[in-house]
Amino acid sequence: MGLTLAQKIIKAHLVSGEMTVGSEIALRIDQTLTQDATGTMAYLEFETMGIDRVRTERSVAYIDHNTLQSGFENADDHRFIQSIAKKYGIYFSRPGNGICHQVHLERFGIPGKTLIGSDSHTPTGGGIGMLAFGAGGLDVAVAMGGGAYYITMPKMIKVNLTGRLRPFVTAKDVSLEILRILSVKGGVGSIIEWGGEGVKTLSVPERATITNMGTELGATTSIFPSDEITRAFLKAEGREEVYVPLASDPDAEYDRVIDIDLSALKPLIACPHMPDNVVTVESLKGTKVDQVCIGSCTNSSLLDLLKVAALLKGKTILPSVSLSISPGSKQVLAMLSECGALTDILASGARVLECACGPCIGMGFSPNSAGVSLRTFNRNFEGRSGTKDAKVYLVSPETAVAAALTGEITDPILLGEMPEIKMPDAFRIDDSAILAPADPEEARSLEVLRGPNIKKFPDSVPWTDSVRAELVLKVGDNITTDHIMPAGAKILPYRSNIPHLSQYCFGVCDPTFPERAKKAGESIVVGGVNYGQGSSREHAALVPLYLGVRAVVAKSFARIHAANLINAGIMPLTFKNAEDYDCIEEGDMLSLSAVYAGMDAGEIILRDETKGIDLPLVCTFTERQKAILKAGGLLAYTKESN
Ligand code: MIC
Ligand code: SF4
Repeated sequence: MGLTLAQKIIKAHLVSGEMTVGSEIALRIDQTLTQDATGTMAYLEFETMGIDRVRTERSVAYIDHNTLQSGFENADDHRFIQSIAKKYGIYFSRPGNGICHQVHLERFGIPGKTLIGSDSHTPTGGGIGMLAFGAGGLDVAVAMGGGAYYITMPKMIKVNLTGRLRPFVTAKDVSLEILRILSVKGGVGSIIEWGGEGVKTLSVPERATITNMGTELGATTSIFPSDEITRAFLKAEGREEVYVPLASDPDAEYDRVIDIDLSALKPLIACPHMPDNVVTVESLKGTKVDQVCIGSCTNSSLLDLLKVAALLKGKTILPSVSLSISPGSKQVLAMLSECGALTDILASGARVLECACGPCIGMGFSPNSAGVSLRTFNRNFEGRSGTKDAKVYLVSPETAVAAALTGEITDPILLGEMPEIKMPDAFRIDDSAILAPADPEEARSLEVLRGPNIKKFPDSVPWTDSVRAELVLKVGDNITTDHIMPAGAKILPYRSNIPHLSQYCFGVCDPTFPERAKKAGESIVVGGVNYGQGSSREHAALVPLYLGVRAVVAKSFARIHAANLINAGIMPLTFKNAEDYDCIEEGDMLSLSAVYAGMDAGEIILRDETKGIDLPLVCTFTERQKAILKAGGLLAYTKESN
């Protein structure tokens, strides 16, 4: 039997484990990336490992999230990352150079290589045939130190594309269509491979839009083959030499095949507050729009913004709408400027923002009260925009422009003729904002610059054989890490300050949680299905650890968050019978006993002392994960094993 493309790359990087679905495998990691919001913590963790230089083929530190500097915090953290990058052999992409995933695709990605990044949208690299995973900062730190990355061997889902997209129907609509089919948990435990004749009609930026949003499916990663279109992209980036053709074997077997006819798709829109809440744009026609935002790692490529500029050319946006455009990278912005497209954008009345994440993570441009915001981003979770009662919809750049010009949700097909946009044969290469690290000799004498915003980690709490803890919070299905540890302009600058962050933990669900958790001393959180979906931020585990959370009991977990919980020493446990979720309540006193034997048996009994009932919980930890939990987290475990 032949192999799928992902299986081939896994095989070539397998350090240990069997490639059978569901078993733990360890992979050699060729490249890593960090961004600043997760990077400060990742580098602090890397430092504690005592390694003098990264052991990857390429590691890059990007500054793209925390670019608002309304106090010393972000500026200090940037200096910290810049100095540590220089010392330890990491390339440093300066603030303003662009969003990590866009810049990595342009300047560093290589087909067939493995990449992990401390950001959940790292699978964007799958657009050029990389096997790229989002991971917690600690996993990235370990990989920088030459350690393997552990995942559960995923199932393989193939999406078979036929036909060709019609004008005004885009790669974003393909992403929304697959979310409509599979939902935000439909990709959990799977790699999505995109194939079929239709693949040849999609450019690299379009492929990257699709692999980027595979994250919203909960997929382990997503990948496209590497073909002549990939070669042309890499050539235009002046990097043709890294091209290798890659495809799955013709007789590769998949666990599931989904067919999508590109020619039959319509413009789609995800409604508040989940990316899988998808309907046709047409069906919402006439809905008044207050704000439109174009950008983010999903839709800020040159191709996207040339289309936006062409559609805006000679027109002005309505006074009732505010439009922001954030180019994905300096390369994109410079090329828009050179060809005059930037002038068309500015003349339309749009506000051009920095090449950064910006409004996507609530760093500015929050909507007005109860405002309707159409965004080309990948997430529309409640409160993420910075305005709690805003209604955020996810759309393609074309649908975004149609709304900015008409003031309401409008099918972009009504905009008339789609101007023809050609990808350039050569991109404008200017790597002056990417700083190379010092050579090993010079590096030794370099100092790492630290500001007062950097506080120490929460203390690790090794797992003993029994725990007695209060059920302090019970939440529902699809709780995101934005619920657990919100981001946004007010909080994001404190990503290296766990005590400060802790005041906001679960703020979207229950602002009294931090106080109650502290009062309880040790506590347990209960969740529904797909607990912890979304961002890779390990803060959604470190902050609960700081507040005394010992275990999370849920109906099911999202992959990266479950790994982050274990890395923090918090036990993720699953109800054996999902209906048991209904039997326990906030305020109940719970206990877990004979934990060690339970971990070995794969089942731990949860006693609800208040209700006097016993509920079986499933725990399928590997030997390594058990050892991590017993040690009190991955850092403590790594120290113990060195
Ligand atoms: C996001 O899109 O939610 C983020 C902000 O990029 C996160 C990382 C973080 O929380 O810093 C992600 O996707 O992992
Ligand atoms: Fe940045 Fe938004 Fe992409 Fe996250 S999803 S990396 S915040 S642009």
